[in-house]
Amino acid sequence: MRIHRFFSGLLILFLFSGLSFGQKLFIDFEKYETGRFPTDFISTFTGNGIPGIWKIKEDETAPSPSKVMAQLSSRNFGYHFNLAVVKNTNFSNLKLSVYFKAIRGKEDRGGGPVWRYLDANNYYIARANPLENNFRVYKVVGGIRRMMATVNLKITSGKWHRIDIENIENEIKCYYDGKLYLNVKDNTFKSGKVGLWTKADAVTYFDNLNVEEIR
Ligand SMILES: [Ca+2]
Repeated sequence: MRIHRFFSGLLILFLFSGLSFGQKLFIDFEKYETGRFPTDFISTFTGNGIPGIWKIKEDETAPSPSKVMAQLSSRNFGYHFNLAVVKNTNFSNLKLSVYFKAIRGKEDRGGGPVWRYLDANNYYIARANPLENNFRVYKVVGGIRRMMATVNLKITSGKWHRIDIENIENEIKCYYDGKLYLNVKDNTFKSGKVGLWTKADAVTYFDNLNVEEIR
């Protein structure tokens, strides 16, 4: 059975086959109201502090102009990870891409996607940080973040960049602006939701979240 749904900018394709299913998700944020929190998301956080502030902003330089998802709060510091997770998603073997633009942040800057997200304390995360000039993949298990791989890389603020993830079975590949940098194997998480992540006081824009279950 196939059900196709298209809501100006949000495309969800469910393919049901017996007990297994796959789906596609593309969110360009254009259908949401500027200044509001998009209702298809859940805002939460890992660690200490107070909830972040996620809102739809406008940016004419965005990959799909003009609306983007923005984490705007700079009130958190230290061990605090802002999360905006897409409701009603469940991806296992996936290809994911998302564009981000680091706006500001004194303690931390940048961000990236989360996937195979079970809850605010259990998920995979890949992020690029312009203050540290590195690109890393972590797992957060029971609220504790553990780095799985890192590469030193020039990460510019104020410009759009793209992160791509491929996670098939236990192999995770992470691409920055189309180039493969991180390749690890991990068995901790099998499937879960997808979403967006920033740390501490990082103010970051995101656009064109594109996810596909691949087999
Ligand atoms: Ca957009």
